[in-house]
Amino acid sequence: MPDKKNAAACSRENPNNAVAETHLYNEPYSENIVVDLVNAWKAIVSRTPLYPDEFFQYSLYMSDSLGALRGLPTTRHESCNFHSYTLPEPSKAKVSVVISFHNEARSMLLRTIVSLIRRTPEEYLHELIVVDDRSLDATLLDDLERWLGRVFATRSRLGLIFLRNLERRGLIWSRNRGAIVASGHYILFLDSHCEVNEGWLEPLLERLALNPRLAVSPVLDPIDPETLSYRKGNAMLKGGFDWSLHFHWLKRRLTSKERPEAPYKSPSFSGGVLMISREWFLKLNSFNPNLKIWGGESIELAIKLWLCGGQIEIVPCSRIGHIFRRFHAFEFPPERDFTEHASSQRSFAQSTYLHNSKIIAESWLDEYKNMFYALKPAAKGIPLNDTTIEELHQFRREKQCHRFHWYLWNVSPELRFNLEELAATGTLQNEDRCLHARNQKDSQTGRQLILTSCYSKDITQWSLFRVTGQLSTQRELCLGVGFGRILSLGPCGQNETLRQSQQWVRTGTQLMHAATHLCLDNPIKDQLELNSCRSHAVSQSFQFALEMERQT
Ligand code: UD2
Ligand code: MN
Repeated sequence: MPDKKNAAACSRENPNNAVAETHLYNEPYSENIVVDLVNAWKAIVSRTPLYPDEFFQYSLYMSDSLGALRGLPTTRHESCNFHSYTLPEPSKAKVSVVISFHNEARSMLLRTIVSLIRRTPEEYLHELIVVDDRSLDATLLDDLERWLGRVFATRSRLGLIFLRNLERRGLIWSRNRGAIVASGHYILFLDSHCEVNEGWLEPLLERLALNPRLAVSPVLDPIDPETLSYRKGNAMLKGGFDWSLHFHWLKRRLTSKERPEAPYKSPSFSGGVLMISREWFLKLNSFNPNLKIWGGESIELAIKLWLCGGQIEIVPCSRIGHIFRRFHAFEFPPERDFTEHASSQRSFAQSTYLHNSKIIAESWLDEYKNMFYALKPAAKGIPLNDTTIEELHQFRREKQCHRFHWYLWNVSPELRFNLEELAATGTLQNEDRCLHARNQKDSQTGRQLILTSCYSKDITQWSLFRVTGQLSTQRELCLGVGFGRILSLGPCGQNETLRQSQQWVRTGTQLMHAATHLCLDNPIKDQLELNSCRSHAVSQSFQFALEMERQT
């Protein structure tokens, strides 16, 4: 996503030194330290190598302009400021912060670190462990080491550990490496483009001190990648995932007594920014080390926690800003296994994600893994090491973890409802082609429907709902019949009229439109039509990847 407005982003001059300086004056530091900070900031940022605008997937120009620290709006509920937090003794609650980064802008990483050091009570912040996952900017870590050591020399209690991977190992491996060397009681995992807000630690620490098997997340406040403006994150959402093991936000329903700002249970983390007791994290075998590079590790940890005696809470009084980028800012390194087995249409990013999801499905989902394979058939072809899975099952037995079924009933009823609601799901195949809803913003919705190779990238996964008879894509677009008996794809209707136009009846392998009694048909190659139903017509036979037994 090249950012044309900020064409100056390639200039290595700090574009607005004046701004950088003013942002530091509010800090209760002696004048010498402020001067040191400003000078060091300028020096370190001016050594940023030249990269094209899209390299970071956020505006480098804006990041360089903002300085080492800026004031942030208070985004948490007012009452959080007045609550008196019951905190453990600092000597029993030392916090290690682990940040792994790959190709982060210097100014961004610095702001992450400075916000953390400045907004964390000194007596609790035990150490900062920064892992450079083989970034192209090879001198960044050394500069950082020199700079932090000098500017924060007065913080004698703060341990600073800098680790560099000799080869790119990915976020998951790097975070685990950080956790192994950490010596605090708690670990906070943080992305390298964050800004912690005032008072972020106390609400998390209070909860962790009550329950050593808990893991907590703050509410993440979104920072806009183009303007870097800091907005208020939504505290009415829980973290969850669907059957293809993709993360999803779930709406939180408050009971009559519940306050929105109180900590709440969540089936999964709201992301990878989380805090947990180091001992408990290591007992859980850390992030699954067989997961590669990026993706899935927080879902895996969430399932592992819940099934093996832990819990997850989101704590709205704790706020941390994070830049949510639309696209990956980094390449996924080629994997030999994937080159040999991957379809030519799949990128290494997709293969890595499929690989990681398959490990989760095979390790934790028990019989429900069939749901995953129905939605992600390409995962079947991804090779896995059998011992990897066997080790995990051994771990489950040793720790007497619950089966996945327990999670559906006790932690994520949303996932269970999703299963119970479905009559069939997955790709929808007619002969050797699959029905695909092509993403075409400017066309009429009806034209988005095509029949294409079932192995196409991102082929549509359909869900046929038992009660409503609606046939929906994962983006909640439903197949309906409009005026003139034209097939169309539109938002799934909540009202009765729309619902009727979107209702289908499964008869054998046919899909009959309930109101018109016409059937889905593919009479001319790859053209979806609605015609009179003819039993045994091959062109009207549509198979889902997974058909649940009908109970109605
Ligand atoms: C989310 C999580 C992230 C992690 C990821 C899935 C939040 C705020 N972020 O993605 O924590 O759980 O999902 O794995 O919820 N990095 C490396 N080596 C790599 C790739 C990335 O060190 O090979 C670093 C990267 O510089 C960043 C962190 O890992 O600091 C997370 O990567 P991201 O920001 O691209 O991931 P994000 O926020 O989309
Ligand atoms: Mn991130």
